[in-house]
Amino acid sequence: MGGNKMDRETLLEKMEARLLTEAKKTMEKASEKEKYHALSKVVMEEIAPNWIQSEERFTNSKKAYYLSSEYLMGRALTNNLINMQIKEQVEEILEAEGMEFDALEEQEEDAALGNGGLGRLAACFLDSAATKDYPLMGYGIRYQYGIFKQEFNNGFQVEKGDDWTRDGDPWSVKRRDRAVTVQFHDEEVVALPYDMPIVGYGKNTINTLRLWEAHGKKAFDLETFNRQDYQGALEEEIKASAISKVLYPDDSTEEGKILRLKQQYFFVSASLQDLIHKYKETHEDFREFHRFHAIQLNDTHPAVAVPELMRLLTTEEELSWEDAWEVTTKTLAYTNHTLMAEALEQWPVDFYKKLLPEIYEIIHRIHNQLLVELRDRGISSPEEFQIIHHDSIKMAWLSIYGTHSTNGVAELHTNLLKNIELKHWYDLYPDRFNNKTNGITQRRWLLKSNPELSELITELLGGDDWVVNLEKLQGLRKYGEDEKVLERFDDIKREKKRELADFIQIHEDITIDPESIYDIQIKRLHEYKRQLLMAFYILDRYYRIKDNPKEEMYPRTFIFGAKAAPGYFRAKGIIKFINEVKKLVNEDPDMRGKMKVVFVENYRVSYAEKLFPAADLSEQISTAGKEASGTGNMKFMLNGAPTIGTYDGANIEIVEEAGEENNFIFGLRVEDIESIRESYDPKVPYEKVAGLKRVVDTLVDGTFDDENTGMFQDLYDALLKGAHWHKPDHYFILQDFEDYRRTQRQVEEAYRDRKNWMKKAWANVAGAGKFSSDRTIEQYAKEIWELQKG
Ligand code: KOT
Repeated sequence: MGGNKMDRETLLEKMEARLLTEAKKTMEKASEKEKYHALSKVVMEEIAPNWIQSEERFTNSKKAYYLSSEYLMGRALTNNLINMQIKEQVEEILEAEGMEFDALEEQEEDAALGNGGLGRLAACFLDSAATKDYPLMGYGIRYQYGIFKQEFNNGFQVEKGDDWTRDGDPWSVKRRDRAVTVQFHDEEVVALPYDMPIVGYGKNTINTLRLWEAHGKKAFDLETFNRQDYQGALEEEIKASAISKVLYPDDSTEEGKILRLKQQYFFVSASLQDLIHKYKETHEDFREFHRFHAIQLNDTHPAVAVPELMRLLTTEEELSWEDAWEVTTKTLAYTNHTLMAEALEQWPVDFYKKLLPEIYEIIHRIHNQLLVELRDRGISSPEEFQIIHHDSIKMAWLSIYGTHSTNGVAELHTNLLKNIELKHWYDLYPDRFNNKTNGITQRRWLLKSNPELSELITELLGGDDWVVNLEKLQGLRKYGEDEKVLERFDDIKREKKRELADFIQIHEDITIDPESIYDIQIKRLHEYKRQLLMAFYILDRYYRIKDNPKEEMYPRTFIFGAKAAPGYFRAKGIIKFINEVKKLVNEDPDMRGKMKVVFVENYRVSYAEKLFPAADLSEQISTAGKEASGTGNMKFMLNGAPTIGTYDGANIEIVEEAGEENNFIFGLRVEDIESIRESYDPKVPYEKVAGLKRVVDTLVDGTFDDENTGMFQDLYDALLKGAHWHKPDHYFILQDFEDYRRTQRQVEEAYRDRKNWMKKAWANVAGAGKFSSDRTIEQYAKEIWELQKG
């Protein structure tokens, strides 16, 4: 083997050897899972030498580091083979031996160490940085349990543990030599790193994702020299290892759990110590630290990096406070991913005082320093500048003050940050604020998940440059009226729809019609994303057909995929409600040939790869101003699904690129919401919009059974009475219902003219160039990190 070649003999011999030593089996007798593991280990052997070389190439360069509590990586095997450009060869070799590559691929557990958009963005960024030859290293936590596995029991979500490394993890290298200790007030914990290679497309640059696992100190030492106190070591190990035991399955609210705070400090301190140790090997002067390091904070979860870096620089490296502050702010940068007030992290001062008293003192000093700075500049210091306020620490404000850059993730989101949510801060530090519209990697979300469309694009563009330069898709625009091309595009869409139908048949036990419109909403379950709006629409359609069995309906398959945070009662109620609607619709013979509802179980990255390519319609229907960006919207677009959506997040930019006439925009805009908010009364649409009352009332009139959980009554109350601190229908579902229904009509009419529909779909593919995470990463690298390419 060598270069980008994988020869037959070597591959098979190496696999055989792996199977013998690790499974005590011959190729003949080995299971598919065992073969998957053997193959992956062989691929790792292929990666390893390039990995080291790549690292050496960047030895003296400035490098960037991504600090994130989440990485939603998904599967690695096929992605690595594709990026190494040996997938076809390997597939051929294995198939000649009677193995089915796809079956081996399906053996891999998703590495699902994240909740949703924020974690998946981190994964796309790593892929893009490696591909674009930027030295970007990811730091995070090696959770033993990733995001829970979702099952439905009688329509209710049930969570099961995700022991993703149970059968081993061929993609990680344990680095015992680089373990560090993390000091809490009354506990010392060992952080043990595992490195995963991030192979750039073309294998030129291979970066690293370093994930920390927590261990007790005694247990760690026992193995080597201290052979006493097994009992004590065991207890300590249990306590320490709890830190990296499980990902918090919460995508929206801060639970305020002390263990979560421990997780944050654990990985942030370990990562910064790691950088400092490495720096010391070749440098002495820590006043130069920022010239070699750019550290991006993925939301505020790693915001404790501000005081921790101050601590390390002032106490361990003896910089003055002033020098340390300059280095810290010049090194760090912060990305905000949400405007949802309840997701803005705040920590009770007491937690910090108890767990991290030294860090608390530093935060307090930072807080005071800002007040002095404001006083000196003659600026009053309103509440918004009190980093410590009412006994809690505002992590977003600490992050803005302690870094040189704060960015939002779509134009609208950044503008709302600047002009509303963080207006005071923007007025104080206008130069710090900037936008970095999110993106996705076309390697996973087109090349891997839709090889058929990839091939067509490559043929039409006369090359596969688009794989590393998505703007090339512009070149597809000229085929927008080309019937032959559109027919081939249509054939591919149909093929992907058949494949999804087969998968859904097997995994959900539902038969769907590949000729129907696949109308898909896949994302975390949250009230603001308004899965309930789509459910009401389906139910309204159902009743109309019942009222008038002759009513025409172009056959449609409504597909949902979503996990709800286990403690988010109302989101779980929405899941149960959709599953009830699904049962009603799917079991009614009158709906045959008209509609079906699917709620895929355990929606995850590997399932998403099958859904996006098969979609006809992308549902992006969040309340305007609530979705920071969205990234699923971009994956649909790239695979040729027009959007039905609101003017929210990156939808606005998507429509700008693909053309408003090729998408279906509806509903209130941010300005509309602001102007009606105070006077809005959902009873008005509830009473006045034909059919709306009927569907809303199914929540409480006995149509559906929530088994006395009170879930449906709670949903009803949230819509019409308000609950907690929210006014009734806080997310304007009832207000937007009519326009959504009207727009869905337009979708149906447009789809009847399938040729014309494919033109719209094509315009979306051709316009998707902007939404590559390669572009996003270039912007971070140039505008925030000031990196050179390798
Ligand atoms: C969760 C908890 C606290 C703070 C932020 C979050 C968060 C935000 N988690 N995911 N997001 C999403 O991030 C994506 C990537 O930027 C966005 O596309 C999406 O709109 C956010 O909801």
